[in-house]
Order: sequence, then structure tokens, then C-alpha cells
Amino acid sequence: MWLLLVLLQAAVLPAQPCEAPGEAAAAAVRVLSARLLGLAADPARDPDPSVYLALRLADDHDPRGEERYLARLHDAFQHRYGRSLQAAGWPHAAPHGHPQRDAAAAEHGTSAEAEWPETGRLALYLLGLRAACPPPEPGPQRSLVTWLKYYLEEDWAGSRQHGHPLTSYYQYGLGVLALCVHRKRVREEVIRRLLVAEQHGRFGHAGGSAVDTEAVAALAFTCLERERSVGARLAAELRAAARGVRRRMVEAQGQDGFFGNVYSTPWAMQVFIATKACRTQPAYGRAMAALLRNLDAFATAATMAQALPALHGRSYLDIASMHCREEADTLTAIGPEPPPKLPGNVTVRLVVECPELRCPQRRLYDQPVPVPAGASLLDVLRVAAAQGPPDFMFDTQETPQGPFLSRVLGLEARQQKRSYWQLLSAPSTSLQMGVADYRPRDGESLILRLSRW
Ligand code: B12
Repeated sequence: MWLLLVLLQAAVLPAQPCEAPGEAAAAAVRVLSARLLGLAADPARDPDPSVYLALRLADDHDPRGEERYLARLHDAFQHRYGRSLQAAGWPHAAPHGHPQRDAAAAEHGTSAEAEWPETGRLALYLLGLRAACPPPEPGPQRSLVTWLKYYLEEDWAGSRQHGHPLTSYYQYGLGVLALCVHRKRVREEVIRRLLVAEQHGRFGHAGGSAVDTEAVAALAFTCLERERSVGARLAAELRAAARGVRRRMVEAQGQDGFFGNVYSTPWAMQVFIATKACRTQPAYGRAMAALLRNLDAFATAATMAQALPALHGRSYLDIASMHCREEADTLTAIGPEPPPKLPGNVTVRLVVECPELRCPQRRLYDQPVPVPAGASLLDVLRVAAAQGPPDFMFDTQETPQGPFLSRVLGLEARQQKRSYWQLLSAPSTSLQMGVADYRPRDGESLILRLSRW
């Protein structure tokens, strides 16, 4: 009866492709892959495992370019995680911090931050290794897997204390997903922590949507269930949780076709791909159409890297079954285009708000800032810093997503306190881009607000 229903549904609903449909769309997606390859070739940018994953999950390849990128990733990660945890003093000592972050932390007196787990980055690197062709020897990967298991525990120690992982459920979910894709046993307790958080709706945070995190968790659940590495009862719970995530995404799909926003939509689409609902679920087709209408939104390496797997109809679960066939050299890099030069100037109002008790007043800064048309918010901040009085100061930290605004007027957003400098367009629209990518309109008021997440 059940089988009959499934067959009937498949026969009634028109099948749609999981990848971008039609030749024109496929060509546009190939151009996006070629742009990403162009950005990957720039040695000035730190290598990012998500970029490598997107190149590996594409239809077209530049095998030598991908090899070079993998070598850069090894350079960045292996020296740090190549040694065993025991050699690093575990379980009695925390692993050493990130070299760059340590230096920054020492400078700003935030040494505690340097010891925080790097669950997400290590998980993405391990996923990248699994996607490499040919796959590297498993030996050196063993210590990486041990480090990842250690980080998941460290993260959770934070959760017991604070009610959430030290990093985020997004990174915790990536950690579980990476272990599963590597076919490593994941302790039931580790899985249950994520499952319970999903069941209690703990993925959302103030000022941000939960879609990206829900999607990562649902991918991890689907992987665990598929690998048959858990008992029948837990498998049924994981299947139900992934189904629940998918149902909520369909229900919450916007008129614009997005699940959440344009940037979370590709992650959500990966869930439909991984659970094989992409061919039959009309919401998936609408989301694909919406992405294809908005490909221009994916202008940075990080956003392109997150969009491309879904545009190719692939999910991170496909990494587990990648075959290393001879891959033809069919992708040629396209160099980055400089932003168009616009004539004239615009004036933007820059406001800094601190709704916290430690601040003497809520509004700390409110000034017009003239900048050339087409300038980014980062340009606005630089002009404001140069123009004074009143004085304006800010700091950014480099991340794979671009510069992250970390300090304004001497006030630092603190990871431990889950505070951050939120970017808003007045009166209350949270920006969907960072300071380097957002280009304000003439007369727009932009608010930098110290917020909690
Ligand atoms: C968790 C999260 C946050 C947390 C990060 C803190 C933490 N300790 O984890 C908080 C709440 C602080 C945050 C803030 C913002 N975020 Co955010 N964030 C995420 C999320 C869900 C996961 C990031 C992550 O952990 N990645 C895994 C790790 C391994 O990768 P990573 O690159 O090292 O991650 C670090 C950086 O990405 C950085 N970060 C997080 N968000 C952003 C956004 C920007 C623009 C930059 C430069 C850096 C950055 O914090 C991460 C943890 O250290 C992603 C979802 C996604 N699809 O990527 C959105 C996401 C990256 N964020 C986004 C946005 C828009 C923002 C904000 C600009 C929102 C706003 N209006 O203020 C701010 C950044 C403002 C600033 N001060 O510069 C967008 C970026 C889209 C784009 N065009 O690039 C995403 C994709 C969400 C979405 N679907 O729209 N974010």
C-alpha cells in the first residue's frame, strides 16, 4: 500500500531536474563556477574549504587548479592538526589556539577566545579531503577526526554552561555531518544534542533566520540515517526530524521563492536534494527559479561556494559517494570584474547604537557621511573615521565571508557574550550582506547596533 502511494505520487507529480534546468541556466551556472575558480586562483585570499567543495561538486573541472587549491588548504590546516591531540596535551590541556587569532587576541586581551573550538572550519576541511581526487591516505586524517570529535565535546561543554554550543549549532551540525560523511561512528549522545535542539526550535537567533542551521542539521540527520550507523529507533527519529525541517521550509517559503533569504536558500535546497525530494517538490522548483533570477547576489567566493552545489543539483552528502573518474579539463577561470564606477557622490547617515547598560547613552554617533556613488559600507566607515570630529573608529576581522565588523568606537563585540555589531538599514531592516559588499543608496540611514544573537 505504502509503495503504491509513493509510486502514485511519483506518477502524478511532474518530475523536475534537481540541477538548474535548461541550457541557458546551465550556462549561467558554469559562468558562476568559472568566477569562483578565478577567485580561488588569487593567492592573496586565504584558502577556504567551502570553495574547494563547490569546485569538486561541479560538473566542469580544472583538475590542476583544484589540486593547487587543495595543496594550499593542506598548508593552512595540516601543520595545525597534523599532530595528535595527545601530543598537544589532550585531554588535560586545551589545544593551542589559532596562530592568527592568538596574535589578535593577545593584542586585544581576549586570550579566552583563542581557545575556542574550530568545529566548523575543521569539519569543512575534512569534507574537502573526502571530496579530493584521488582521496588522500587515511592515516593522517585520523588525527583530524580525533580533533573534530574533541571540538564537538568542547563545544558541548559550552552548551551545558550556556545553553548552546560555544561556536553555534551551525558549526556543531557541520561537525556531525563531516564525521558521518567520513563514515566515522558518532556517539548517540552527540547526535541527540543536535536532535533535541532541532525538536525544541533552538536554532534561531535574534537578528538572524534559522534556515541555514536547520538545513545543516537536516543534512547531518539524513546522512546518519542513510549510513545505517544508528539503531532503528534513532533512525526513525532522524528521518522524522529531516522531514519536519523540509515541511517547515515549504510552509515558510516566501512569495519570492526563497527559503529564508537568497543566501540560505541553496542550503535549504541541499536538504531536498539529499532527501531525494528535489524532483517532486514544487517548492524546490520555485526556489531554483528564484536563485536563477538572482545569481548576481552571489558575488563573493563564500556566497558562490554555498550556492553552487545546489545549482548543480548536488548536496554535501554526495561527497560520501564521489567517484574519481578521469575528470576532463573543461573549466576556465574568469577573473573578477571591478565594481562599476558610478558618477557623483551620495550622502549616507551613519548611526551607532548601543542598547547596553555599559554605554553612557543609546545613540553614540549620528553623522552624515559623503562618499562617491557606488561606495561600500566599508568605504563609508573609512570616510567617517577620516572626517571627525566627532571621532569615529572601527575594526574588522578577516573571515572567509569577508571583513567582519568587530569593534566600533572602542566597543568590542564579544563572542563569549554572543554580542555582535549588527548592520541595519533604518528603521529596522537587518542587512543581508557584510560591510565590504553592501552599497548604500543616497540618503539611506545605516545603523551599527551592538546586538545579542
Ligand atoms: C552564525 C552566523 C552569524 C553569527 C556569527 C558568530 C559566531 N560566533 O558564530 C553572527 C550572529 C554574529 C552573524 C552576524 C552576521 N551575519 Co551571519 N551567519 C552565521 C551563519 C548562520 C553561520 C556562520 C558559520 O559559523 N560558518 C561556519 C564557519 C566555519 O565558517 P566561517 O566563515 O569561519 O564563519 C565565521 C564568519 O562567517 C563570521 N560571520 C558570520 N556571519 C557573517 C557575515 C559576514 C558578512 C561576515 C563578513 C562574516 C560573518 O562568523 C563565523 C563564525 O566565526 C551563516 C550562515 C551561512 N550560510 O554561512 C550566516 C551568514 C554568513 N551571515 C550573514 C549575515 C548577512 C550576517 C550579518 C551581516 C547580519 C547583519 N545584518 O548584521 C552579521 C555580520 C555583521 C558584522 N559585524 O560584520 C549572511 C552573509 C550573506 C553574505 N552576503 O555574505 C549569512 C550567509 C546568513 C544568510 N543566510 O544571510 N552571523
